[in-house]
Amino acid sequence: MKFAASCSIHQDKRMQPCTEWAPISLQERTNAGYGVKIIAFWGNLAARAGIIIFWIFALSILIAPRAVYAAKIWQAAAGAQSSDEGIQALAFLPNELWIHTGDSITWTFPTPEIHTVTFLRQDTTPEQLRPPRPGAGGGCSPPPGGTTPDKSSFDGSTCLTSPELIDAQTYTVKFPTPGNFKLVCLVHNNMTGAVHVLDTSKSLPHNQAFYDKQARKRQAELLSAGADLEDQAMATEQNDQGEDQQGSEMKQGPKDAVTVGIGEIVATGGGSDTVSVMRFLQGSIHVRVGDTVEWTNLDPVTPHTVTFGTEPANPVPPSPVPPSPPPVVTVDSDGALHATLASSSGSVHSGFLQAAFQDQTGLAQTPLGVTRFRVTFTGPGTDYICALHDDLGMRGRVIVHR
Ligand SMILES: [Cu+2]
Repeated sequence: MKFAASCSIHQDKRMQPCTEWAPISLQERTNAGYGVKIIAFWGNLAARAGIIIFWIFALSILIAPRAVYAAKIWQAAAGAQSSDEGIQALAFLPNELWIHTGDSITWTFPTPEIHTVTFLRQDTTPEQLRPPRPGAGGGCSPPPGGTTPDKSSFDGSTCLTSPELIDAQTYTVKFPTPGNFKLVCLVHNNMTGAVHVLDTSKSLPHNQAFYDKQARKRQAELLSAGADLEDQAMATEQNDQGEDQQGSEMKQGPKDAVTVGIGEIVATGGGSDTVSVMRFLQGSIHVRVGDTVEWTNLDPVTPHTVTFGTEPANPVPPSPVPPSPPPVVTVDSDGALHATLASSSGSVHSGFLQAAFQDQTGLAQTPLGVTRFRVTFTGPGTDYICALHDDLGMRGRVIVHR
């Protein structure tokens, strides 16, 4: 016994409520005619085809390769320099990147000037104190400090820092969680950047080619700015000497002046870059016996020294090796340091010549920095160095004429 599928074909042609199914005999089915059979046949076929199509569709979804996100390794640089190493771009190039969760960034350190890639703990109250650089016993906690292995992950909850790296060494950091993170160099206060880690569902604004181009452009701009500063410092020294020789109002000032480096800080959307000229300008100076030469640091942030004779052991910013003790180095009434050099074999060390750090509201005022050093030459002249940057060629010479 089967059941008629439709109310309208019931035996006595009376319309039955379609909610009821009435049993029909074989005879009745025969009487129903071929039309009913054809409808049933095509109905079954359509239903079967529908089921088959459904399964094909379902299987295609299950079998199709899923669009798994492939984590990317982005490339950036920490620092750049002129061909003679005298102009140093203290900058992350680029200093702002947008990446996806799970991506990594590899920084290359192309210069002999040291840098670190450091992410302090982020968004804590209060914010993590900035530690000394790893080479000065600082770096990340726990005490006594330390560095984080290459290819570690950073999610903002713990401090991460590379060692001080140079000469094409690399350091890679992986970013497993979304967030906006501040990047700093523990050696250079005004070398900062930002890494924006976005969920993989978000699209990224730039590709690697864009960052490469931006880094090259920024490097060129910073090194060009450094060259302009170098010219400016040389021109200033020459003008000052010209005025002195003409007996101008600057008679009280030093006749012989040398700039101990010059630099500037440049802000960007992601942080700040610094360019520092690691040179004595002018490199060689001729004076007469009894003359006093004055050195001035015109860099807003980078410390330098003027060091004759024996170099002090391991000068470590920001804990400077002090100047040679009195009576070798004394303090003039205007706060500048002063030494007298009678012999070419004498040792005189200025200590760190450095501008005062920028004041911040709510923090103690920083004292006036010592930026000037004077030496009176009573004997023959000699060569000298910046104890911090002599390896970059920051060396000078004083030639004393009788
Ligand atoms: Cu220096």
